[in-house]
Amino acid sequence: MSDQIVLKGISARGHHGVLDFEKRDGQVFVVDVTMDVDLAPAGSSDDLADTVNYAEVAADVVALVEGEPLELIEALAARIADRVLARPLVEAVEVTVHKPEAPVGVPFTDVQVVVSRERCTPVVVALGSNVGDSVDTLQDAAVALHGLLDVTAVSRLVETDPVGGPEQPAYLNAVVTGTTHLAPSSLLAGLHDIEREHGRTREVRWGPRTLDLDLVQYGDPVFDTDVVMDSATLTLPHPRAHERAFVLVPWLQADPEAVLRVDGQVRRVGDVVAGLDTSGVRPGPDVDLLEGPW
Ligand code: A4P
Ligand code: MG
Repeated sequence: MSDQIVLKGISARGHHGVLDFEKRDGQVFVVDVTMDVDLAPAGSSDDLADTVNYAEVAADVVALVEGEPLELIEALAARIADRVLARPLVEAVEVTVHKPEAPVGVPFTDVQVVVSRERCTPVVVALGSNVGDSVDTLQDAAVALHGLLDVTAVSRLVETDPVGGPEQPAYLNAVVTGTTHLAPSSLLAGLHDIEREHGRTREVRWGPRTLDLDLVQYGDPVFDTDVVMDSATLTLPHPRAHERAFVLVPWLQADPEAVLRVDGQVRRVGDVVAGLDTSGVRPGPDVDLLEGPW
């Protein structure tokens, strides 16, 4: 079971309901919110920045209850759920709206509606390997990524000259795009797990590796829903992706419409690639990473 933050009994006066007197006089609504959040980062850092501030969530709920009158508590619950899910650390949310003074016509104690929503965020993951049987490793990694994402596209393999670091063999690189319900920190933790399963240890920066999985982008810059962050463990979008042909060439191949935020500006990946030296990127082995047992 995932970690949760549970906020119960938020009470405010609103004017929701189908009857005239409900809109005119208003009544009390009570809201419960259960959020799935990975609490491991805050558990170790003891820093509010690593978790969801439940006081802010409660204030959002009150603002929606007191705000624009709606006919149905179903609509109110859905709006609250969408607002809560807009917080990048919330992976899923369950919202219960109680209307204990509803005009039901018979004695009753409470009526409530419950809505559940799960995050579905587009993400881009870059894969690289230049130690061991890289084709095998990348195929395994592409399969393992299905545990973290609903995969939408997988690029062909490209063979690339190493960029930075010590002298080292050529890389095989690829890019996988998909959607996830995981928050950025949970997705990164999942990527690290897959790296570890392939014997990845972190020794030399930019040094040779059995498997490198980088989170290039989380969210969609076109709709301004991409997460931009720079914490000790995660920088989004990946700070070097925009200057790396070994990431952008396979990404463009997987998604010809791809866009990336570069220094705050939303740019077509095709345009960024056009300004890069791509001479170190060649077609790799003709292996379809999509050919897995999935
Ligand atoms: N980290 C922060 N943001 C991210 C992110 N968006 N995605 C942190 C992934 N990780 C992120 O990464 C170091 C730390 O960065 C992680 O602990 C994570 O919390 P790492 O993968 O352990 O180390 P690294 O890969 O050696 O460093 P870095 O800076 O990520 O290097 P790059 O940019 O990944 O470059 N040449 C070719 N041709 N092909 C390659 O694939 N790869 C690299 C590595 C160098 N040269 C290459 C290739
Ligand atoms: Mg890396």
